Amino acid sequence: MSKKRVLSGIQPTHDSFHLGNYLGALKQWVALQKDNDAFYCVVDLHALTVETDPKLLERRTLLSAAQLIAIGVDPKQCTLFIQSHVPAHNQLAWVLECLTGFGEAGRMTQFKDKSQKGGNDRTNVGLFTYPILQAADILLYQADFVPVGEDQRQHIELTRDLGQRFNSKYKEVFNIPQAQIIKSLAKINDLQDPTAKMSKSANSMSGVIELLDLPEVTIKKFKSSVTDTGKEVKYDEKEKAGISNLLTIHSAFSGKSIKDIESEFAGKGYGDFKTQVGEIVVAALDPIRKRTEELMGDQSELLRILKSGADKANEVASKTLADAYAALGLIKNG
Ligand code: ATP
Ligand code: LTN
Repeated sequence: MSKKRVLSGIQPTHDSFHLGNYLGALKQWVALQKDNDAFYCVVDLHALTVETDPKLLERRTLLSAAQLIAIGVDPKQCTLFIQSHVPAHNQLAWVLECLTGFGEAGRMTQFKDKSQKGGNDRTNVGLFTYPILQAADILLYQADFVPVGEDQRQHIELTRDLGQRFNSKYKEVFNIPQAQIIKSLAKINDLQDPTAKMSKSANSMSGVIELLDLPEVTIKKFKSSVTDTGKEVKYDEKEKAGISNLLTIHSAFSGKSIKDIESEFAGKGYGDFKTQVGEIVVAALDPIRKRTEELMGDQSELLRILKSGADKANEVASKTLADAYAALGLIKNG
């Protein structure tokens, strides 16, 4: 049986990924590359919807690619590339924009949220067309599955609608993908506000564990994590949101069941528990940070890896684009 095509992307909007991204999404990317034909991209064009200093965007794009490799996304097993290295993404996006209703794009909840927050003057048209560029990212590769978080479900629905619309209006060019909503291996919450999800856009980073934090910073964040006033290390999302979050993190890294961890800490205080979770996380993240630093220290090697990914991606994408252009009646040059 031929392998299924998987595609996903992540925005380079921050220096470091955090534990939520890692456990909630990126570990899944690593797992999926084994049995599937996976394409993963750092979506730098999407990041332009947020105004960023050019030097910063450059660094964050490379850092994102380096971190993906450091966590185990293996350029030998999958195709890892930078979105802007494949011009077909923008070219197909235009075609899809001409198939999208104005109202349809306006109904995207992420657009509504983000534009409401920014206000009319600060909302750019890119934010409006963002999901259409995402649809192009996906349809170009004839993806079967798109592993994403729950928040992206609506964008994948739009992608399916646009693909189907094109196919029935012109010609069967696109495979219609399915969302593979990642039932988070774990939903990770903020260590300072354990009822809110860990997020890059949190007001303070003191409850956000970043993959590139130095060990002492990670330990400190765990030691000062917010817990209840009780004493028992027990999973109870309602009454003990902080301890439950730490148990989830411990279990994700140690591989032990929550029950086993609870018994291990029976009769011991929160202090010991917090320290141990911190140490387990540091042991897992330290090699990731070091590998990222190594890759960042040899940028020509990193760029070479990304070029070889982009070459493969361009091959697939340009073929789909040519088929779409032909179906539309756009005349071939030569
Ligand atoms: P923001 O909150 O600023 O929108 P984010 O921190 O949620 O950003 P995204 O770039 O939206 O990060 O997420 C990338 C991937 O990581 C998505 O698939 C998302 O579902 C997953 N993810 C993000 N935060 C968490 C979390 N706390 N727990 C589990 N998965 C998460
Ligand atoms: N919008 C997504 C990032 C993204 C993506 C994609 C995900 C851009 N293009 C294609 C999957 C497939 C996000 O914010 N998580």
